[in-house]
Amino acid sequence: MNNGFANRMKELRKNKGYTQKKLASLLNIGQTTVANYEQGTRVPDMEKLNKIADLFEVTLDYLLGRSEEIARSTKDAKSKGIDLKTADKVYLNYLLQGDSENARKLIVGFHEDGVNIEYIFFNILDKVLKEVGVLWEKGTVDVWKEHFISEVTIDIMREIKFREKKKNIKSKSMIALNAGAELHNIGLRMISDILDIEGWNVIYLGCNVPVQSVVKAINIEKPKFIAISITLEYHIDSAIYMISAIKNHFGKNSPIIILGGSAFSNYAKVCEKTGADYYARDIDDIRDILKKNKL
Ligand code: B12
Repeated sequence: MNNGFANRMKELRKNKGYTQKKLASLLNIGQTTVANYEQGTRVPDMEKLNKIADLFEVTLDYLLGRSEEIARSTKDAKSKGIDLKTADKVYLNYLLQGDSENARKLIVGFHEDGVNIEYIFFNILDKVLKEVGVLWEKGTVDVWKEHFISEVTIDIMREIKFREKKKNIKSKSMIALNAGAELHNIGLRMISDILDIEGWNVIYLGCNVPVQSVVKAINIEKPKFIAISITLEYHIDSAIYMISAIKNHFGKNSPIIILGGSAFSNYAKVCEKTGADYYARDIDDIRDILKKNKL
Protein backbone atom coordinates (compact mmCIF):
# COMPACT_ATOMS: atom_id res chain seq x y z
CA MET A 1 0.00 0.00 0.00
CA ASN A 2 1.22 3.50 -0.65
CA ASN A 3 0.21 7.11 -0.22
CA GLY A 4 -1.89 6.76 -3.35
CA PHE A 5 -4.60 5.13 -1.29
CA ALA A 6 -4.29 7.60 1.60
CA ASN A 7 -4.58 10.59 -0.74
CA ARG A 8 -7.45 9.11 -2.74
CA MET A 9 -9.35 8.27 0.40
CA LYS A 10 -9.09 11.85 1.65
CA GLU A 11 -9.92 13.34 -1.75
CA LEU A 12 -12.98 11.11 -2.26
CA ARG A 13 -14.24 11.80 1.26
CA LYS A 14 -13.91 15.57 0.78
CA ASN A 15 -15.54 15.47 -2.63
CA LYS A 16 -18.53 13.79 -1.03
CA GLY A 17 -18.62 16.45 1.67
CA TYR A 18 -18.22 13.83 4.42
CA THR A 19 -16.45 14.50 7.69
CA GLN A 20 -14.15 11.74 8.96
CA LYS A 21 -16.80 11.03 11.57
CA LYS A 22 -19.55 10.65 8.97
CA LEU A 23 -17.44 8.36 6.80
CA ALA A 24 -16.47 6.29 9.83
CA SER A 25 -20.12 5.77 10.68
CA LEU A 26 -20.96 4.79 7.08
CA LEU A 27 -18.16 2.23 7.09
CA ASN A 28 -18.93 1.13 10.61
CA ILE A 29 -15.40 1.82 11.86
CA GLY A 30 -13.86 4.32 14.27
CA GLN A 31 -13.02 7.87 13.32
CA THR A 32 -9.36 7.28 14.28
CA THR A 33 -9.22 4.43 11.78
CA VAL A 34 -10.35 6.79 9.00
CA ALA A 35 -7.74 9.34 10.15
CA ASN A 36 -5.08 6.61 10.09
CA TYR A 37 -6.10 5.53 6.58
CA GLU A 38 -5.79 9.11 5.40
CA GLN A 39 -2.38 9.54 7.02
CA GLY A 40 -1.16 6.30 5.46
CA THR A 41 -0.38 4.77 8.86
CA ARG A 42 -2.94 2.02 8.54
CA VAL A 43 -4.49 0.10 5.64
CA PRO A 44 -7.91 -1.52 5.35
CA ASP A 45 -8.40 -5.23 4.75
CA MET A 46 -9.88 -6.49 1.47
CA GLU A 47 -13.44 -6.46 2.76
CA LYS A 48 -13.18 -2.84 3.89
CA LEU A 49 -11.47 -1.82 0.65
CA ASN A 50 -14.38 -3.20 -1.35
CA LYS A 51 -16.82 -1.45 0.92
CA ILE A 52 -15.02 1.88 0.47
CA ALA A 53 -14.86 1.42 -3.33
CA ASP A 54 -18.60 0.67 -3.38
CA LEU A 55 -19.42 3.68 -1.23
CA PHE A 56 -17.49 6.07 -3.48
CA GLU A 57 -18.55 4.26 -6.67
CA VAL A 58 -14.97 3.84 -7.88
CA THR A 59 -12.84 0.92 -8.98
CA LEU A 60 -10.33 -0.66 -6.65
CA ASP A 61 -7.51 0.45 -8.96
CA TYR A 62 -8.70 4.01 -8.69
CA LEU A 63 -9.05 3.80 -4.94
CA LEU A 64 -5.53 2.44 -4.60
CA GLY A 65 -4.14 5.26 -6.73
CA ARG A 66 -3.06 2.76 -9.43
CA SER A 67 -5.28 4.29 -12.10
CA GLU A 68 -6.53 7.75 -13.00
CA GLU A 69 -9.71 6.39 -14.52
CA ILE A 70 -12.76 5.54 -12.51
CA ALA A 71 -14.39 3.95 -15.55
CA ARG A 72 -13.61 4.50 -19.22
CA SER A 73 -16.88 4.24 -21.09
CA THR A 74 -20.37 2.92 -20.74
CA LYS A 75 -19.24 -0.60 -21.60
CA ASP A 76 -16.42 -0.32 -19.16
CA ALA A 77 -18.77 1.34 -16.70
CA LYS A 78 -21.20 -1.56 -16.99
CA SER A 79 -18.46 -4.12 -16.57
CA LYS A 80 -17.51 -2.30 -13.38
CA GLY A 81 -21.07 -2.31 -12.19
CA ILE A 82 -21.85 1.32 -13.07
CA ASP A 83 -25.39 1.40 -14.30
CA LEU A 84 -27.84 4.22 -14.79
CA LYS A 85 -28.73 4.20 -11.10
CA THR A 86 -25.19 5.05 -10.06
CA ALA A 87 -24.23 7.08 -13.14
CA ASP A 88 -24.88 10.37 -11.36
CA LYS A 89 -22.44 9.58 -8.58
CA VAL A 90 -19.68 8.44 -10.92
CA TYR A 91 -20.26 11.42 -13.19
CA LEU A 92 -20.12 13.81 -10.22
CA ASN A 93 -16.83 12.26 -9.09
CA TYR A 94 -15.31 12.83 -12.53
CA LEU A 95 -16.43 16.44 -12.48
CA LEU A 96 -15.13 17.08 -9.00
CA GLN A 97 -11.78 15.70 -10.07
CA GLY A 98 -11.73 18.01 -13.08
CA ASP A 99 -11.92 15.02 -15.45
CA SER A 100 -14.17 16.47 -18.15
CA GLU A 101 -13.12 13.90 -20.74
CA ASN A 102 -14.28 10.88 -18.76
CA ALA A 103 -17.39 12.75 -17.62
CA ARG A 104 -18.22 13.36 -21.27
CA LYS A 105 -17.43 9.78 -22.31
CA LEU A 106 -19.64 8.36 -19.59
CA ILE A 107 -22.70 10.46 -20.41
CA VAL A 108 -22.35 10.41 -24.19
CA GLY A 109 -21.77 6.66 -23.85
CA PHE A 110 -25.16 6.26 -22.21
CA HIS A 111 -26.74 8.23 -25.03
CA GLU A 112 -24.96 6.05 -27.61
CA ASP A 113 -26.42 3.05 -25.82
CA GLY A 114 -29.92 4.43 -26.34
CA VAL A 115 -30.61 6.19 -23.05
CA ASN A 116 -33.23 8.85 -23.64
CA ILE A 117 -32.04 12.47 -23.77
CA GLU A 118 -34.71 13.54 -21.27
CA TYR A 119 -33.51 10.94 -18.80
CA ILE A 120 -29.92 12.14 -19.21
CA PHE A 121 -30.86 15.80 -18.85
CA PHE A 122 -33.40 15.63 -16.05
CA ASN A 123 -32.31 12.53 -14.12
CA ILE A 124 -28.54 12.74 -14.35
CA LEU A 125 -27.27 16.21 -15.29
CA ASP A 126 -29.97 18.11 -13.37
CA LYS A 127 -29.59 15.88 -10.31
CA VAL A 128 -25.81 16.28 -10.28
CA LEU A 129 -26.03 20.06 -10.61
CA LYS A 130 -28.37 20.19 -7.62
CA GLU A 131 -25.85 18.10 -5.69
CA VAL A 132 -23.13 20.57 -6.71
CA GLY A 133 -25.34 23.31 -5.20
CA VAL A 134 -25.42 21.40 -1.92
CA LEU A 135 -21.62 20.99 -1.99
CA TRP A 136 -21.24 24.71 -2.70
CA GLU A 137 -23.41 25.50 0.32
CA LYS A 138 -21.25 23.23 2.46
CA GLY A 139 -18.15 25.00 1.18
CA THR A 140 -16.76 21.82 -0.44
CA VAL A 141 -17.09 23.15 -3.97
CA ASP A 142 -15.79 26.59 -4.81
CA VAL A 143 -17.42 28.96 -7.30
CA TRP A 144 -14.72 28.35 -9.95
CA LYS A 145 -15.51 24.64 -9.86
CA GLU A 146 -19.23 25.37 -10.12
CA HIS A 147 -18.43 27.38 -13.26
CA PHE A 148 -16.25 24.57 -14.64
CA ILE A 149 -18.93 21.94 -13.99
CA SER A 150 -21.57 24.15 -15.63
CA GLU A 151 -19.46 24.59 -18.75
CA VAL A 152 -18.73 20.84 -19.01
CA THR A 153 -22.45 20.16 -18.60
CA ILE A 154 -23.34 22.62 -21.37
CA ASP A 155 -20.76 21.01 -23.69
CA ILE A 156 -22.15 17.55 -23.04
CA MET A 157 -25.71 18.77 -23.60
CA ARG A 158 -24.68 20.29 -26.92
CA GLU A 159 -23.04 17.07 -28.04
CA ILE A 160 -26.08 15.00 -27.12
CA LYS A 161 -28.46 17.46 -28.76
CA PHE A 162 -26.56 17.24 -32.05
CA ARG A 163 -26.59 13.45 -31.88
CA GLU A 164 -30.41 13.54 -31.85
CA LYS A 165 -32.48 13.84 -35.02
CA LYS A 166 -35.05 16.61 -35.23
CA LYS A 167 -38.60 15.22 -35.36
CA ASN A 168 -41.78 16.71 -36.86
CA ILE A 169 -40.36 19.97 -38.17
CA LYS A 170 -42.99 22.53 -37.20
CA SER A 171 -41.50 25.68 -38.83
CA LYS A 172 -42.73 27.54 -35.80
CA SER A 173 -40.47 29.74 -33.75
CA MET A 174 -40.13 30.28 -30.05
CA ILE A 175 -37.83 32.57 -28.11
CA ALA A 176 -36.06 31.46 -24.95
CA LEU A 177 -34.27 33.85 -22.63
CA ASN A 178 -33.25 34.53 -19.07
CA ALA A 179 -34.70 37.50 -17.26
CA GLY A 180 -32.24 40.36 -16.74
CA ALA A 181 -28.82 39.34 -15.47
CA GLU A 182 -29.92 35.83 -14.52
CA LEU A 183 -26.92 33.63 -15.28
CA HIS A 184 -28.51 30.28 -14.45
CA ASN A 185 -29.38 29.10 -17.93
CA ILE A 186 -28.86 25.35 -17.96
CA GLY A 187 -32.48 24.46 -17.10
CA LEU A 188 -33.79 26.69 -19.88
CA ARG A 189 -31.25 25.26 -22.30
CA MET A 190 -32.46 21.77 -21.48
CA ILE A 191 -36.05 22.76 -22.14
CA SER A 192 -35.01 24.56 -25.35
CA ASP A 193 -32.97 21.60 -26.58
CA ILE A 194 -35.88 19.20 -26.13
CA LEU A 195 -38.25 21.58 -27.96
CA ASP A 196 -35.67 22.00 -30.71
CA ILE A 197 -35.53 18.22 -31.17
CA GLU A 198 -39.34 18.16 -31.18
CA GLY A 199 -39.24 20.45 -34.21
CA TRP A 200 -39.40 23.99 -32.88
CA ASN A 201 -37.17 26.68 -34.32
CA VAL A 202 -35.66 27.77 -31.02
CA ILE A 203 -34.23 31.26 -30.85
CA TYR A 204 -32.18 31.10 -27.69
CA LEU A 205 -31.01 34.51 -26.48
CA GLY A 206 -29.34 33.88 -23.11
CA CYS A 207 -29.30 36.66 -20.52
CA ASN A 208 -28.97 40.45 -20.39
CA VAL A 209 -30.97 41.09 -23.55
CA PRO A 210 -32.28 44.68 -23.62
CA VAL A 211 -36.07 44.76 -23.58
CA GLN A 212 -36.29 46.88 -26.75
CA SER A 213 -34.18 44.32 -28.53
CA VAL A 214 -36.50 41.52 -27.43
CA VAL A 215 -39.36 43.53 -28.93
CA LYS A 216 -37.40 43.75 -32.21
CA ALA A 217 -36.74 40.01 -32.15
CA ILE A 218 -40.47 39.34 -31.72
CA ASN A 219 -41.28 41.65 -34.65
CA ILE A 220 -38.88 39.82 -36.92
CA GLU A 221 -39.14 36.22 -35.76
CA LYS A 222 -42.86 36.16 -34.90
CA PRO A 223 -42.47 33.53 -32.17
CA LYS A 224 -45.54 31.60 -31.05
CA PHE A 225 -44.33 31.80 -27.50
CA ILE A 226 -41.57 33.10 -25.26
CA ALA A 227 -40.07 31.04 -22.46
CA ILE A 228 -38.47 33.08 -19.71
CA SER A 229 -36.38 31.46 -16.99
CA ILE A 230 -35.55 32.79 -13.54
CA THR A 231 -33.65 31.14 -10.70
CA LEU A 232 -32.87 34.02 -8.34
CA GLU A 233 -35.94 35.78 -7.02
CA TYR A 234 -34.34 39.19 -7.38
CA HIS A 235 -34.54 38.84 -11.16
CA ILE A 236 -38.33 38.51 -11.11
CA ASP A 237 -38.68 42.29 -11.43
CA SER A 238 -36.74 42.23 -14.73
CA ALA A 239 -39.21 39.66 -16.03
CA ILE A 240 -42.17 41.77 -14.93
CA TYR A 241 -40.69 44.77 -16.72
CA MET A 242 -40.06 42.77 -19.89
CA ILE A 243 -43.50 41.18 -19.92
CA SER A 244 -45.22 44.54 -19.50
CA ALA A 245 -43.11 46.07 -22.34
CA ILE A 246 -44.02 43.16 -24.66
CA LYS A 247 -47.73 43.29 -23.79
CA ASN A 248 -47.84 47.08 -24.19
CA HIS A 249 -46.15 46.90 -27.56
CA PHE A 250 -48.01 43.95 -29.10
CA GLY A 251 -51.33 44.09 -27.28
CA LYS A 252 -53.52 41.13 -28.17
CA ASN A 253 -50.98 40.05 -30.82
CA SER A 254 -48.44 39.41 -28.13
CA PRO A 255 -46.87 35.93 -28.21
CA ILE A 256 -47.76 33.64 -25.33
CA ILE A 257 -45.43 34.27 -22.42
CA ILE A 258 -44.42 31.31 -20.26
CA LEU A 259 -42.42 31.77 -17.08
CA GLY A 260 -40.41 29.04 -15.41
CA GLY A 261 -37.44 28.34 -13.18
CA SER A 262 -36.78 27.60 -9.54
CA ALA A 263 -37.36 31.23 -8.44
CA PHE A 264 -41.05 30.32 -8.45
CA SER A 265 -40.83 27.17 -6.36
CA ASN A 266 -42.31 28.99 -3.34
CA TYR A 267 -44.02 31.83 -5.16
CA ALA A 268 -47.80 31.89 -5.33
CA LYS A 269 -49.96 33.34 -8.13
CA VAL A 270 -47.08 33.69 -10.59
CA CYS A 271 -49.20 34.89 -13.53
CA GLU A 272 -51.23 37.32 -11.47
CA LYS A 273 -48.11 38.92 -10.04
CA THR A 274 -45.96 38.97 -13.18
CA GLY A 275 -48.38 39.39 -16.07
CA ALA A 276 -47.17 36.14 -17.70
CA ASP A 277 -49.75 33.99 -19.49
CA TYR A 278 -48.55 30.75 -17.94
CA TYR A 279 -46.23 29.39 -15.32
CA ALA A 280 -44.62 26.05 -16.20
CA ARG A 281 -42.54 23.84 -13.95
CA ASP A 282 -41.06 21.58 -16.58
CA ILE A 283 -41.11 20.35 -20.16
CA ASP A 284 -44.37 18.44 -19.62
CA ASP A 285 -46.13 21.60 -18.43
CA ILE A 286 -44.90 23.37 -21.58
CA ARG A 287 -46.18 20.51 -23.74
CA ASP A 288 -49.60 20.79 -22.03
CA ILE A 289 -49.72 24.55 -22.62
CA LEU A 290 -48.77 24.12 -26.29
CA LYS A 291 -51.42 21.44 -26.71
CA LYS A 292 -54.05 23.62 -25.06
CA ASN A 293 -53.14 26.42 -27.49
CA LYS A 294 -53.08 24.02 -30.46
CA LEU A 295 -49.39 24.70 -31.13
C1 B12 B 1 -24.67 25.81 -11.80
C2 B12 B 1 -25.01 26.89 -10.81
C3 B12 B 1 -24.49 28.15 -11.03
C4 B12 B 1 -23.70 28.51 -12.27
C5 B12 B 1 -24.70 28.77 -13.41
C6 B12 B 1 -24.11 28.44 -14.77
C7 B12 B 1 -25.15 28.40 -15.83
N1 B12 B 1 -24.68 28.57 -17.05
O1 B12 B 1 -26.31 28.20 -15.62
C8 B12 B 1 -22.94 29.77 -11.79
C9 B12 B 1 -21.60 29.34 -11.22
C10 B12 B 1 -22.71 30.86 -12.84
C11 B12 B 1 -23.82 30.23 -10.64
C12 B12 B 1 -23.79 31.48 -10.12
C13 B12 B 1 -24.48 31.87 -8.99
N2 B12 B 1 -25.25 31.08 -8.21
CO1 B12 B 1 -25.76 29.29 -8.69
N3 B12 B 1 -26.15 27.50 -8.83
C14 B12 B 1 -25.85 26.62 -9.71
C15 B12 B 1 -26.43 25.25 -9.31
C16 B12 B 1 -25.31 24.45 -8.67
C17 B12 B 1 -27.08 24.46 -10.41
C18 B12 B 1 -28.14 25.23 -11.22
C19 B12 B 1 -28.60 24.34 -12.33
O2 B12 B 1 -28.16 24.45 -13.47
N4 B12 B 1 -29.45 23.37 -12.00
C20 B12 B 1 -29.91 22.35 -12.96
C21 B12 B 1 -31.09 22.88 -13.76
C22 B12 B 1 -31.49 21.85 -14.82
O3 B12 B 1 -32.16 23.03 -12.83
P1 B12 B 1 -33.07 24.35 -12.81
O4 B12 B 1 -32.27 25.54 -13.14
O5 B12 B 1 -33.84 24.34 -11.57
O6 B12 B 1 -34.04 24.08 -14.04
C23 B12 B 1 -35.05 23.09 -13.98
C24 B12 B 1 -36.40 23.69 -13.61
O7 B12 B 1 -36.30 24.77 -12.72
C25 B12 B 1 -37.00 24.04 -14.92
N5 B12 B 1 -36.80 25.36 -15.53
C26 B12 B 1 -35.78 26.23 -15.43
N6 B12 B 1 -36.03 27.30 -16.19
C27 B12 B 1 -37.20 27.11 -16.81
C28 B12 B 1 -37.91 27.88 -17.73
C29 B12 B 1 -39.14 27.41 -18.20
C30 B12 B 1 -39.90 28.25 -19.15
C31 B12 B 1 -39.64 26.15 -17.75
C32 B12 B 1 -40.89 25.61 -18.23
C33 B12 B 1 -38.93 25.38 -16.84
C34 B12 B 1 -37.71 25.87 -16.38
O8 B12 B 1 -36.48 23.09 -15.82
C35 B12 B 1 -35.22 22.60 -15.40
C36 B12 B 1 -35.24 21.11 -15.54
O9 B12 B 1 -35.98 20.47 -14.56
C37 B12 B 1 -27.54 25.68 -8.28
C38 B12 B 1 -27.95 24.61 -7.28
C39 B12 B 1 -29.40 24.20 -7.46
N7 B12 B 1 -30.00 23.67 -6.44
O10 B12 B 1 -30.00 24.38 -8.51
C40 B12 B 1 -26.91 26.95 -7.71
C41 B12 B 1 -27.84 28.04 -7.16
C42 B12 B 1 -29.05 28.20 -8.05
N8 B12 B 1 -26.98 29.22 -7.24
C43 B12 B 1 -27.12 29.99 -6.23
C44 B12 B 1 -26.38 31.19 -6.03
C45 B12 B 1 -26.58 31.87 -4.69
C46 B12 B 1 -25.54 31.71 -7.03
C47 B12 B 1 -24.74 33.00 -6.96
C48 B12 B 1 -25.47 34.19 -6.36
C49 B12 B 1 -23.47 32.75 -6.14
C50 B12 B 1 -22.63 31.62 -6.69
N9 B12 B 1 -22.89 30.38 -6.29
O11 B12 B 1 -21.75 31.87 -7.48
C51 B12 B 1 -24.37 33.26 -8.45
C52 B12 B 1 -25.41 34.19 -9.11
C53 B12 B 1 -25.22 34.31 -10.61
C54 B12 B 1 -26.27 35.15 -11.29
N10 B12 B 1 -26.10 36.44 -11.40
O12 B12 B 1 -27.25 34.62 -11.76
C55 B12 B 1 -28.16 29.46 -5.24
C56 B12 B 1 -29.48 30.22 -5.36
C57 B12 B 1 -30.18 30.37 -4.04
C58 B12 B 1 -31.43 31.18 -4.23
N11 B12 B 1 -32.50 30.54 -4.62
O13 B12 B 1 -31.43 32.36 -4.06
C59 B12 B 1 -28.22 27.96 -5.63
C60 B12 B 1 -29.56 27.27 -5.37
C61 B12 B 1 -27.08 27.27 -4.85
C62 B12 B 1 -27.42 27.07 -3.38
N12 B12 B 1 -27.39 25.84 -2.96
O14 B12 B 1 -27.66 27.97 -2.64
N13 B12 B 1 -24.59 29.22 -10.19
